Amino acid sequence: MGSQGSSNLFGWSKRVLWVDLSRGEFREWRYPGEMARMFIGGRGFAAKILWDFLEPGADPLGPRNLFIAAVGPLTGLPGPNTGKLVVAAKSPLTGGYGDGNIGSWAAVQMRAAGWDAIVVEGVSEKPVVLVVEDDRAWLEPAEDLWGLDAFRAYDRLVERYGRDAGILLIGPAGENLVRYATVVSMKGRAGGRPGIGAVMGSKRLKAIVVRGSGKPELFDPDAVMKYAVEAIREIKTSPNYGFWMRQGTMFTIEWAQEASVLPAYNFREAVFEGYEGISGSYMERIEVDLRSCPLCVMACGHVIDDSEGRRVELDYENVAMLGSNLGISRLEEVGLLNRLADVYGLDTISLGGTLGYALEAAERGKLELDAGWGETKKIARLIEDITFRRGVGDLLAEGVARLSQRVGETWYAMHVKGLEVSAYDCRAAPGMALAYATSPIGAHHKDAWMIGWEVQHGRTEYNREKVRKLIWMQRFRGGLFETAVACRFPVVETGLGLEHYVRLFQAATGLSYSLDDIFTVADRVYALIRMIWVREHGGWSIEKDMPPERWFRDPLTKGPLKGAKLDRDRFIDMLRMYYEERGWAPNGVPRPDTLRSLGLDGAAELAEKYTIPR
Ligand code: PTT
Repeated sequence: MGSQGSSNLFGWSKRVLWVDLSRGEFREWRYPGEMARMFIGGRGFAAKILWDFLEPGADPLGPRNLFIAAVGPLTGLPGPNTGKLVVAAKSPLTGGYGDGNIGSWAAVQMRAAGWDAIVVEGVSEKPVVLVVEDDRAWLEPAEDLWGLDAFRAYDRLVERYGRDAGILLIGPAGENLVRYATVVSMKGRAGGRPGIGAVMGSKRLKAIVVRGSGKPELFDPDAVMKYAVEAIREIKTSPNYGFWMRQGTMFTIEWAQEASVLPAYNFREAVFEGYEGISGSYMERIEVDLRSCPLCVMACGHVIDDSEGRRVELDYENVAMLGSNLGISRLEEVGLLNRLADVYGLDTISLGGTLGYALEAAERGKLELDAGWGETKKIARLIEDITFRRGVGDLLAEGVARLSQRVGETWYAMHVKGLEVSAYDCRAAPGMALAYATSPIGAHHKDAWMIGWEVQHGRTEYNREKVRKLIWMQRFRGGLFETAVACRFPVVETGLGLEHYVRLFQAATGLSYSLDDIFTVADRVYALIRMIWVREHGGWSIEKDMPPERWFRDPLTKGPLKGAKLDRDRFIDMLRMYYEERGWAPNGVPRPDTLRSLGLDGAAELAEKYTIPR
C-alpha cells in the first residue's frame, strides 16, 4: 500500500478521547499512525478498538462495554455530504459487533475539536452529559434531562450549549435499555440500529455535546476544495438529481411494490394493496419541509404533518416497516409511528419487525396483544409500552429473536443474528438474502443494496456473479464510506464516480491509496469484525449466517411472483462461495493465512482454533 513517503499523517488528528465514567477519568490516546493506515477511521477504528480493548464476553449493557463515536478523514470536509459519524459497541441486541451511521453536527464538531474518536467505558452513578470542547472534556449532571424525550432533551441542550453544538443523545428507549434503542441527533436523525442507544443508556450517558474551534490539518487543502466543488457540481447535474430532491428514499415504495419486495404483514407478502397511500408520490402532495444532515447537497429528509399534526421526517425503511409491514396504508398514520420512534429513540426497522411478528403471533393465538393489523392507535400505545417496558411491551423491547423464543415459534421471526431485517423481501432475491446473511451487523441493507441490481439481473438465480457483486458493494459501501465516513448517497443515488472519493482521500491525507488499497482496508475491517463475532461466540457455523426460515418455507401467495421462495441448498452453496471468495473457511471463520495477509496476526492466532479444513 503506497504512501507519500512522509511519516507525517495529514487528515487525522491522531487522537482518541477516552472517558471512564465509573472513575470520572479522561485521557487522550495518541494512537499509532499504523492504525490510521490500516483501518482509516469510523467503522475501521471501532472494529480495531473493540478487538484490542473489549473484554470477550463482556455484558453489552455492563460497564466493560465500550461506546464508540468515530469520524474519518473525509468527515467534515467541504463535501460532498460529509456530516456523518459512526457509532458502535458490542450490541445488546445481537451480542456481536454493532454499529450505525448517523448524520450530525457532532461529526463536524468532532473534527473541529480534533478528536478522531470518542470512547466511553464504565457506568456513571448518576445521569450525565459528556461535554467536549476542543481539548477539554468534562461531565455535567443530567438528572433534569433523564426521562425527557429526545426532541425535548435536544432543545434543552441547544439552549444550554448553543445552536452550533454537535449533539448525540438518547431518548427514554435508550434509558430503559430497549435492545434496539438508537442514538438520536438533530430531531430526526437516528443511528446505531443494534441498540447502540441502549449502550449509552446503560452508562447513564444521556448525551454527548461537542464543540471545536479548529479544523483538520489536510495534505493539500486547495485540492480538497477543488475536488469537493467538482463532485458537488456533478451531483447537482446528474439526471436523477431532480427526482431525488422531490422524493428522496421514498420513491422506493412504488419501486418495491412493482418489484414484489415490499414487506407486508410481517413479510407474509411482498406486495401491499394500500401502497399508494404511503408512496413517494402521495408524500409529494402533502410535504411541508425538507431537511438534511450537515454539509449535505442532496437532502433526503422529507417532512410531513403526521395524523396528530406534528412534523415528522420520513424515509423508505421507516414507512415500509411501520406501514405496509403492519398493514397501515395512510402515510400520516405511519408518520405518527415514525415520530414516536424518533422522539423515544427506537430503531424504526427493528421496531417494525418486532411489532410485525407480535401482530402475527397474536393472530395465531400465541401472544396476548391488544392490537391488530392496521390499528394505528393501538400500535402507537404498544410503542409507548415498549419504550417504558410496560406489560407485554417489556417482552417486545427485547427484539424479535428473543420474543420469538419466548412465544415458541421462530420461523416467522424476521432477523439474522438477532438484528431485524430491513424492508426488502428476499424470496425472489437470493443475492439480497446473502447481503443480509453476511452484513457485519446482522440483517441490515446498508452494506449492500443488492436488490436494486438483482431485480434486473436474473433475480432468482444463485451464482458466483452475484457473490462477487455483493463483495464489491460491501467494499465500497461498508468499507470506503463507513471508514472514510461520508454519506454514500451521492454514489448510489446520483451515480457519482468513486474516483472522486479516492482523490479527495489522497488530497486530505497525503496517502496515495488507490481504490484497490481502500478495498484492502475494507476486507481487513470485514475480517476483523467477523473475528469479533467468532470470539464472542467461541467459534462459528454456517447456520448463524442463515436468513429467516420464512423465506425458505412460505411461498408468496400474491402478486406477479406468487409461488416464489428461497431454495435452501442453492442458498447454502452461494454462502459457501461467499466464504471462498473472501478467503474464509467453509464454517465462516476467516482463514489464518487470509488474516495474516491482511496484517491481522493476533486474529489469525485465534482463527487457528476455530477454522476448519477446505
Ligand atoms: C440506518 C437505518 C435507516 S437506513 C433508516 S432510513 W435509510 C432508518 N432511519 C431511522 C430514523 O429516521 N428514525 C429512527 N428512529 N430509526 C431509524 N432507523 C433506520 O436506520 C440516514 C440516511 C439514510 S436514510 C440512509 S439509507 C443512508 N445511510 C447511510 C449509511 O448507513 N452509511 C453512510 N456512509 N451513508 C449513509 N447515507 C444515508 O443516510 P443506521 P441518518 Mg441512520 C429518522 O443509522 O444505524 O446506520 O441505520 O442515519 O443520519 O438518519 O441518515 O432509507
